[in-house]
Amino acid sequence: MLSYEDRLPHCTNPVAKKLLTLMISKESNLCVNPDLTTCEEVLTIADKVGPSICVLKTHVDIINDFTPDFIKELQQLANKHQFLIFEDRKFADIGNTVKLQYEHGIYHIADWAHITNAHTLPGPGVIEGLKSVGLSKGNALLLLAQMSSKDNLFTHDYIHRTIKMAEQHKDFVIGFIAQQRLSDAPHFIYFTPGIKLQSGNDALGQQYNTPEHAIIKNDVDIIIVGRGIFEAENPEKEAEIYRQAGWNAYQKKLELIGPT
Ligand code: S5P
Repeated sequence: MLSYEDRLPHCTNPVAKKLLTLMISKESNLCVNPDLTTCEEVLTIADKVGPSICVLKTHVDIINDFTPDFIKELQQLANKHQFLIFEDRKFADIGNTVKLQYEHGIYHIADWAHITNAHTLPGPGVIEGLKSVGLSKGNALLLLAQMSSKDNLFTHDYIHRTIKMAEQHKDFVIGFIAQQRLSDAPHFIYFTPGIKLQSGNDALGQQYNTPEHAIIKNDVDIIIVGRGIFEAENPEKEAEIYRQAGWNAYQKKLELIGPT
């Protein structure tokens, strides 16, 4: 693993460059997802955790009272606190359909999400469809290469072929949702969900590892934390605890590896 600074020159996509730059300047490899169902709840958490994060991950389709103003307010918070917005849409259809879903409908995801993600199950057309809309807007894509949930169907072959597809579109695909680093390519950024300060499970198949396990043992870049932060008594304080845990783990990892 190279440091974030050493990875920067390898990235061609502007979102990847911006992300690594933010991670360095904010000393944060923390992405928070306030999976809450009203605009006010999501915006309140975003404002509280904003100083501690490099990315805010949304599920815009779970918000009951969505209006386009929500996006404007989220963008204001992203400017105020300097974080990127990642809509966790998990596109998974033929190219032409994902293109329409990304650009149109109620949410117009392509107009505001710096990052979105896709399953590769349909084949490379899913990437081509999203790229035909997102690349010229300066957006980026993550591919789901592994999941955190119990008994998932991600096989070794599926993961390998997903990495190959990413390599063929590295101007748009900036990395993966995964549980571990899967290749040495320095331009791919690894985002890992299923993170809590204590490992364990929820009642619906989610499996949690600690920030140290993800960053030191599994060599990933960004930890994604939801309930561990937004369900805490003081989400602002808790986000700082996770930011420090993630950043300290990264520093420790660099020490273990030694000078590059
Ligand atoms: O493999 C995955 C991929 C994703 S993007 N496992 C996940 O849990 N996620 C997302 O990460 C999930 O949709 C949710 O928004 C978040 C985890 O939330 P938490 O509350 O379990 O930390």
